[in-house]
Amino acid sequence: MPHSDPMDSAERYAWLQSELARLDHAYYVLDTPLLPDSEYDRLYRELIALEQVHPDWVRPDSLSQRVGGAALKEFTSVKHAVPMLSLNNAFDDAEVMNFDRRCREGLQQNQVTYAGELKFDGLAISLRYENGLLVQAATRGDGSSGEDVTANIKTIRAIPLRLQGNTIPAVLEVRGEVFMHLADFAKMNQEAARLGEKEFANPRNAAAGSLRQLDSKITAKRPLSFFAYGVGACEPQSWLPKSHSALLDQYLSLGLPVCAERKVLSSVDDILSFYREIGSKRDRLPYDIDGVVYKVNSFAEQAELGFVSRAPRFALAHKYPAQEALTTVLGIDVQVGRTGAITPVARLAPVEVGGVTVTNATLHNEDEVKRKDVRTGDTVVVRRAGDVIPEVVSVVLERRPNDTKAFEMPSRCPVCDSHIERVADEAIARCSGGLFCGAQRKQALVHFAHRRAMDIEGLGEKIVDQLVDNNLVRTPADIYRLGFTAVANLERMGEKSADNLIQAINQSRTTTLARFIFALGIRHVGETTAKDLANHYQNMHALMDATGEDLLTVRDVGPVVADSITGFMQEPHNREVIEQLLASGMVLSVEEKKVSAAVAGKTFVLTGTLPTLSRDEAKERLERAGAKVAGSVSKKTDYVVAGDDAGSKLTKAEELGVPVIDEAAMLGLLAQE
Ligand code: D41
Repeated sequence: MPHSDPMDSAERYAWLQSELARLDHAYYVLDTPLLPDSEYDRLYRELIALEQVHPDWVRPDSLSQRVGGAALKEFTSVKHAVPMLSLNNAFDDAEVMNFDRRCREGLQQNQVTYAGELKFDGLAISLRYENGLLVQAATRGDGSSGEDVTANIKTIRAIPLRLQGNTIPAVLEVRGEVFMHLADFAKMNQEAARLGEKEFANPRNAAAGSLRQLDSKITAKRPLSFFAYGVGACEPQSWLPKSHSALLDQYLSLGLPVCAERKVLSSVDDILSFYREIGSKRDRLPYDIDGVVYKVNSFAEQAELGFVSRAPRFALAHKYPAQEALTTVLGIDVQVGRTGAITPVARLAPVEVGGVTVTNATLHNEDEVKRKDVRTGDTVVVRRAGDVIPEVVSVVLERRPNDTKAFEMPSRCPVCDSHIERVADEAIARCSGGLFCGAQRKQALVHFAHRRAMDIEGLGEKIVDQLVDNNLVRTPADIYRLGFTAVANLERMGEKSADNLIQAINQSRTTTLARFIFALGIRHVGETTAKDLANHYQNMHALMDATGEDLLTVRDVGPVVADSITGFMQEPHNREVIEQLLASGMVLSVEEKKVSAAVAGKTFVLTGTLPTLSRDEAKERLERAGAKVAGSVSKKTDYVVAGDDAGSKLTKAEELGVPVIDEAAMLGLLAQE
């Protein structure tokens, strides 16, 4: 509808404000987006356009205020109407039990009810709402006064600029934590890395750094979030419910974000199970927490307990072991994975992280080491989250000794001395040793024996492990030298299974060239490429000696695949293994009956002259794929393949409604698996 009439557009403007606020609430507080981003953006742009025409309409809670304003010279200081207290910490169960005992004794009750919630690792702030409107936001500072960060806070979409609902108090100070979701943090750091900007060491620093920006336009670009967990001033006091858990429920109805991971707990046992329950899912939470918090649930009881110095007697933070620690790098090694992937690993002076002694930490890949510029001798931040491999997060540059050298990737595999290769566009460097490399041997053997490769039934991971560990098999060629006794002596291997395995090995000698090529486990050579290579080269030696240039003429082989094949074939060990295999009595056929699901069992009729295939070739291909080729068209015909000068068969097909396709379509059907 057109909005030229002033009444009309004023109404439209009001609607846009409330609609966008509703969408923000759904997205950022309830986690349930209602509209696609593009639709949201359209409404938002409409709002901005109206504000440009009517600047006098812009209010402090207009959503356009979320983009930030003029940069400040410095933050002004704000005195908190009600001080922001700090939390006492507990690090073990005994301290928690003492807390519960003190609460029970202080209240002269046998039992106290607590509210359990998460302890977010961010920045504590206080939001002041007057008659529902967000008027001021301040950091905790020293607890009595903090910094005015109102402009920055307004850019956080999870924080409502105006409270919702019918019972809004005249004054409400909402306390809570500003933090960053792990996914947002990772994305932000990736973008910073891409632009060559400074990256933040962790989400907490990122949140703090973003909130302390004097330029709120920068804060607006940072993906900050917020959870409410406390209250400061409130007028009238009668607005407050009777308990902490009820307060958080009431916050939700005002449109404030409250974390759903909370529970009312009625004993110290409950408390400790809450701690463990959250602890077990800590690593799966989408944000960092450093503990849980227990609060006496009843506000009357809280008041009765009061506080000592600046910490309430009614609340306790129960911390989890830190996930980060500082240590020094003793050296940087590279490890070879089961797929040949080369991973740089920092050897560390032993340090306890999250209750476990860490001596090694992954550096992921060459680019990561270069980006973080980790060097032997450096002091580094190490992080260990749950079962995840410890990693080096960052270097403390201030502590770098004078004579350090930048890391260089070795050129040869530490296990088998084959060349280490890095394909363009890939972050991972790999050992080219393939079948020969000890680190890759088991994986290579399991792949070799796989049902879709050499199809050696009974030669799975467990048997391969034993064969390799007992030095019976090093390369696939060794499989064909295995004797009955050696196999029968393996653990959990009866005579019958040993016999079956030996038979399966013998049978696998007769196979197709394509399977043989696939079984070699050349990187980027999957089943289809293996078939194409087999069809193209027809024998193994032709493929072994193919040049990169020649390989590029094979269907679907591009530079990456060609490089991978020539790299593999250039390693003398690989050639040796192939020669031994060929000498062990392999019978490799070139053509494999490839049953195509789209064609098998179907009846085809050929008519006219096809552009590339002769009638016989077409017939042979169809039959090899499991189709019947008939001489005349009937109701039972599934397809008529028509070329130039097709005659009566084409007319007949059209009469009967039989699908008529051309050669290209037929080849398409044949190509389907
Ligand atoms: O998640 C937190 N970091 C958190 C901090 C929390 N869940 N609850 C808290 N409760 C309080 C009281 C009980 C004093 C209202 C707190 C904090 N305080 C707090 N954060 C920083 C200083 C104090």
